[in-house]
Amino acid sequence: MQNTISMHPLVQDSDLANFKALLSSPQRIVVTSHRSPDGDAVGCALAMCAFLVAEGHDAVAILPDAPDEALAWMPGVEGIVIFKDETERASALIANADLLFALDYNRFERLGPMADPARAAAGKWLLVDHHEGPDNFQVAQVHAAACSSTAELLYAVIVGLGGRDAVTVDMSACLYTGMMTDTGSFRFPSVTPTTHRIVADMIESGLQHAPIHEHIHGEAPLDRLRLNAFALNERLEVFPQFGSALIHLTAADMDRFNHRPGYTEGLVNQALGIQGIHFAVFVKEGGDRVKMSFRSIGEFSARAFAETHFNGGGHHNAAGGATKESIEVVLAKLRGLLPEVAEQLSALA
Ligand SMILES: [Mn+2]
Repeated sequence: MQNTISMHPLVQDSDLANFKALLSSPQRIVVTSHRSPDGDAVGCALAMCAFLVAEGHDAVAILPDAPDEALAWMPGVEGIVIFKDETERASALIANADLLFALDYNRFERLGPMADPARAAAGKWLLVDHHEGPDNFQVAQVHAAACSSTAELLYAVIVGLGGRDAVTVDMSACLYTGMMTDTGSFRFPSVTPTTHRIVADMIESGLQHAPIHEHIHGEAPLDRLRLNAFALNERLEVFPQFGSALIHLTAADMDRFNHRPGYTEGLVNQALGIQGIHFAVFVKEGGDRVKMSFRSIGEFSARAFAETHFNGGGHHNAAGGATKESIEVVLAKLRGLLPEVAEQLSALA
């Protein structure tokens, strides 16, 4: 098979050599990704685990909590150990691993309650990630904040370690899901010719991309649609004078529509898609926390906003945060900050 990706421009030879050295003999390996795992997190965990097993390692994927239903079709998903459900088993696996992979995150806090066993692990950590500012727990890494997804980096890592033939069609499906979901179906500015070359390679090698889009976007439960319609109709506030929009859902709102994990995925982008809106926030009450998603278009940094005001983090145009404050307090604070956002938006325009 013709391989158009000889080397990813964001992946260093020396970093791959470090990975190769650590993986040169069979190891006990735990592959991890972040809490509330999205397509990139699950896709990377599954593809990496499948690759490591094929290479003769004893590898298992562990996630802090279960992926949402839109990802339940992914090849190998039933083999993932969920820390929340099997805490003892997962903790033992983490404690006894020779090597551990951190995929699509770079701070242990992103693991929630799984952070403690992760911090205490005796094995060596390897990191593949595209978030800013990695912590320093890893002995080897492939890190590029400019890359549109961890799955894109991981494709290059796997090809670098095992050659193009090491990427099976199932692994391609997992990695494509990560690339597609982290790029808004390949439309964000972070998408490059390399992103598309990798996809071309995958399709040339037998990947069926259309069913993946159908799984992710074409099989929504009716309750999900109704919850989103309710949110847009009843809970969307548009502030054209501030170039901003705000959506919130209370716990009661979500109960009313039998909310399940993933139901509000992408909702904030609907607000961002309104004409003249360059900054959108989605606020959701859940469990003991209020969670926020921040999205921006262009120079205005959603990450800086999340960091400054809510101790959150993420990417330049897509960030998040959580707080123990009440949803009323959070909404009042947000509404109060919008004039400041408007000033920054116009200064950057
Ligand atoms: Mn990602």
